[in-house]
Amino acid sequence: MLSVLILNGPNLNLLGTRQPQIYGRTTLADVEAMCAAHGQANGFEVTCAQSNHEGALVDAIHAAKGTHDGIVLNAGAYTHTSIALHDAIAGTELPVVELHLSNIHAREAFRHHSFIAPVAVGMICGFGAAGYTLALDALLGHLEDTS
Ligand code: CA2
Repeated sequence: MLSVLILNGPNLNLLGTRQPQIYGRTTLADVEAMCAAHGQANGFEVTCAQSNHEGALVDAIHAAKGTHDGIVLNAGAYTHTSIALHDAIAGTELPVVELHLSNIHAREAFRHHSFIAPVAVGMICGFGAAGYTLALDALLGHLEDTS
């Protein structure tokens, strides 16, 4: 059975509690339950993790190699700053789908650049919490195409 890691970065533990006009009212627990249900319905395994710490996210990406077949990654603000996450993804060679709740290209200029994008299979942004299941489907499609 294929196995996917859903990895969320800094401040995403606050989801659903503040700034609902940008990030919606769905909590991180709701997102994780939705992803688990999507995996069950479609015959793949889902594991979820979240950290506010860059190094812990790097460790999670390393640990995913050999444990999971791919990653859906919302790196939060580290998307725009982290060469370490870029290098971790490049180093593991695991397929990563980059995910953002908001449309980062319709927001402040500092959110337009992503260090993840060049090492991701693709990016989904702007569809709120629904983006997580879109990203899972995209990753599963990619894994089927490349297996
Ligand atoms: O749109 C996204 O998913 C982001 O990755 C979210 C990050 C932001 O820095 C990126 O530019 C785009 C911020 C996550 C903060 O999440 C919060 C959720 C609720 C309340 C406060 C923060």
